[in-house]
Amino acid sequence: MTLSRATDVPRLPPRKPEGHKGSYGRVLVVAGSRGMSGAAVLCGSAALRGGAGLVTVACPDEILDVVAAGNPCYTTVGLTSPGTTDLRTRGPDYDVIAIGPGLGYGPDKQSLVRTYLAAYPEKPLVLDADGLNNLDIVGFDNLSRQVPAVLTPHPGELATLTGKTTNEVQANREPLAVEFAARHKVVLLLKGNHTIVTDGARVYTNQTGNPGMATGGCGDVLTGLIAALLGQKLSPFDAACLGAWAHGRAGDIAAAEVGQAALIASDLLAYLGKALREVE
Ligand code: NPW
Ligand code: AMP
Ligand code: MG
Repeated sequence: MTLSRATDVPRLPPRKPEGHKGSYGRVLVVAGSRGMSGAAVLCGSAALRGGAGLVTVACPDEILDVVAAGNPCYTTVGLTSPGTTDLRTRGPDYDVIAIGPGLGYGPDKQSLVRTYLAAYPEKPLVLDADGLNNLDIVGFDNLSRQVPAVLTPHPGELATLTGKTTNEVQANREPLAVEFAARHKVVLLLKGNHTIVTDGARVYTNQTGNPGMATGGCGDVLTGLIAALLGQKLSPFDAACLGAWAHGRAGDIAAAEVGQAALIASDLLAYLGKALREVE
């Protein structure tokens, strides 16, 4: 198969004068656990900064108040144990679901991820971090998703998904990403210096970003941003390409302001708006 190379970054859809909260996507972020409440805050906040109309963060009840205090602009809902009944009934209220940052690993989380994947085959979905670590990829292949999911692994996470080592992934980034995307019918975004986005037929190699972004929480910001772009009706491939570009561009603006060493993930939130204005 011949790969087509996407070179231009997609634009951010314009906001209509009569637009309202419901026009720009209602995003559900399923994230966080004790010790990783920050991942849920960063992801939910990035969905807001990325332009989502409404954002709800679903997290374990024990961190609900901490997550709610992290940003007054999203709502929160508890992931009641043993699980998902509440959210399954609420699912239709959301246009996009992002699952994984800081969620933790274990049978309850595997069941949560499985439930969401099966319950909403028609909704755009972003899977990151523990959304990937808890993913049964064989079971995933048996689901007939109407909208391809966007998977955003770092090289360590793709290594786990493919049974390879991180070094093997890094040595074969593009072919592995393309093969994985084609086989599982997903949009794969493989993070790192020159993040790759592919749907198995097209490949986009991102040129923004810098090693200042090698700091905890930057990936959690990307997840929320891509969810917001999906909520604004970009296709999964375009949302992943624009998300990678704008995330890296925010990192470049932040590095110019504070330096690469001092850059932290919340700086990306602060500069995401400037980055997105360049592609309005
Ligand atoms: P190695 O060591 O080379 O084999 P983990 P995490 C590899 C949450 N967070 N190039 C590398 O492997 C996340 O959302 C919460 C090459 C590295 O050691 C997750 O749920 C935060 N290799 C959870 O924590 C802030 C690369 O992967 C290993 C690579 C764990 O996520 C932090 C690390 O991967 C965090 O976001 C690259 N570019 N990138 C919070 N404030 O709540 C990664 N690797 O073990 O999955 O750890 O990414 O920190
Ligand atoms: P995560 O490992 O999930 O926290 O994601 C880290 C984010 O920062 C990803 O979007 C990476 O592409 C980005 N990043 C990390 N290191 C670099 C680097 N050296 N150059 C460009 N982007 C990077
Ligand atoms: Mg991550």
